[in-house]
Amino acid sequence: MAKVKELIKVEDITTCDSTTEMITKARKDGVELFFDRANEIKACPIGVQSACCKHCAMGPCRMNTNNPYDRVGVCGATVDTIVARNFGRMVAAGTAAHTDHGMAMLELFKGVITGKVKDFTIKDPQKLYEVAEALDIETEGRELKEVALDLYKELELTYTQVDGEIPMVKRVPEKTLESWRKEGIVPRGAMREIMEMMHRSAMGVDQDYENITKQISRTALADGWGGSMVSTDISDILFGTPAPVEVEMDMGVVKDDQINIIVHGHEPILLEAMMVSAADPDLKRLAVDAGSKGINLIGMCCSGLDVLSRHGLPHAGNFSSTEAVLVTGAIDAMTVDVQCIKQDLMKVAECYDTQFITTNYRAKIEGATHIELDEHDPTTCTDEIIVKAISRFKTRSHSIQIPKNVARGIHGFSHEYIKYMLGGSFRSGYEPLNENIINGRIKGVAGVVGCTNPRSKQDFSHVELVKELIKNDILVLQTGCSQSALCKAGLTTPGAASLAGEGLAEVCETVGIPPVLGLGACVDNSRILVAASEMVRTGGLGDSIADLPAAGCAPEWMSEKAIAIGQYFVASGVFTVFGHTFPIVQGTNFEKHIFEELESKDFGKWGFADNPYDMARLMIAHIDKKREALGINIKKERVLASMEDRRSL
Ligand code: XCC
Repeated sequence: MAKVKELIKVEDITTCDSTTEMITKARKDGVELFFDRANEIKACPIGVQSACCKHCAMGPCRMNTNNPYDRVGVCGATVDTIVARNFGRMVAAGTAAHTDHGMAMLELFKGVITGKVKDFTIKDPQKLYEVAEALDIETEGRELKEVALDLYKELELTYTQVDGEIPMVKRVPEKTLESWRKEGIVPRGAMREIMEMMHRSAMGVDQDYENITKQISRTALADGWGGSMVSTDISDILFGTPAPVEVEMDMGVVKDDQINIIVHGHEPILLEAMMVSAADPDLKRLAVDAGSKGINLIGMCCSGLDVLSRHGLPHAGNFSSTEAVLVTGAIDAMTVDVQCIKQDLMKVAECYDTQFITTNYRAKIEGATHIELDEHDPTTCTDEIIVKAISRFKTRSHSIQIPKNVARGIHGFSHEYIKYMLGGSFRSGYEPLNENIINGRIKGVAGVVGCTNPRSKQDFSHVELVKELIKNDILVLQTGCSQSALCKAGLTTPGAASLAGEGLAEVCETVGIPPVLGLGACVDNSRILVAASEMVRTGGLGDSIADLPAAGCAPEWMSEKAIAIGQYFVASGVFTVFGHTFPIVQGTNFEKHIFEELESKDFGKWGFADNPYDMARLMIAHIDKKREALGINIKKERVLASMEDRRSL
């Protein structure tokens, strides 16, 4: 492989011990990883600030980032128009990714309820009824299949609805919805919103950054309250709603005497079908006959988090560890579907003779073996993957080095489970959470989510930020690759309550939960939106999501999907901080608009900090500001039963 010119110190790249060990091995093996290229290829100074317009052939036009208003593009587009358009296109791409994923899940649901897909069934009928009822679909006395067909038709509107409001807005608190209506940003179907976003950001169309921002929000809302939410709900209906489960995380889950298969990507169907195949007695026998102790299925990134949350399947690590795990030499097959799959995984796999298999027609990789997964018959594909992995096991020729680290954590929290665990079976609800926020034991709630990025020391900001937050009595909800970081750091165990502030620790110890709750993959950020709506409906914390003492953060983000997620949180009313970099020219009107002005319209706003301590400081200050506005900024002790009060009754 190409020689890396100047190697960056491993301790500057990652805080993950296993990834550190594997980077060191890769260097000895002469294998280049993306960390090395991130060091070698400096980020483009114009692109990093999104200051280039390349939407037509009169350009590309480059803005002066030091003096943003000293020039305009050839057509006259200002820096605000250019940066807003670019931002809008990132949101459109991120929204497209989540909604296309959601649509695939919906197609699968249709196949199951019409009997065309035989490998899966409806695992959680109660969730099906709950979602149907939330969308005003009659359930009383009706057959499950009848309700399911109506639900399918209703949910399809999330994508195809040309006019009006998508069904899921019925879950939005009234005041938040009112603000959207006032601004004209209630989403229609995602196809319509993405199409309009792309149109409006083309040359010579929308050239008013405030107007562009409206469509940016509308598109993002079609993701959070649309495509992502449908994806989560359908996955729960088909594969089961998560409930807390003890999981193993880190590269120590790879076993040298087993057939190791890594599943990486985003659509749960691949890993769910792999689980069916791995349990097949014939394939199990074949694996043992090959001299192995069995088939070891392991998830990574969001596919892994989905199945970890539902079934407790072991997880080897996040986005920045997907090449590193191949360096162990012990991976017999890595199979992928869509999103966050680095093209060079193929090359690294080749260096260790690992079978590298793509399965989705939308995402092929040059040189990879493609075994297409047909959702009507998924196990034909997954059986073949296992057979290939077994054949690679039989011919293993590379030296194997598996890091010994395995962390344990409790993951698999859903908004339904949070409701149940706080109130119990017969009085489940968000009252205990709201009450503990009002009495000050819990200062507020934070969502810490998203990717890792080779330009930011792996896991460092996720872990440091969360430590600061829980120390300040802020309950943390998590999705995406952030969870792997926190699990490896031991923060997703109930014992981590000892690192929390006194109030939060007391609540965690009483309920028996960790101060950091893992809610699943990135599309499951929709669980955070539903939880926030429930908190508003429960009462005592204001009338809209914007009133809640809550904030969000993606400290090491890298994907356009993260920008779409950030924007739907902002439009829903949440102060959202991003770390490491932000695609904007500083000192522009557009920056002021999305970092300050949106808040006055009952939305949230964006924030930025380049280190975890400043991120925490911004989030805590915002939560304090909201507590003050609610009049709950003074810690009150709850008097359960004073004798004096009783006597006066
Ligand atoms: Fe990708 Fe979802 Fe980011 Fe991880 S968190 S790097 S988007 S896998 Ni979703």
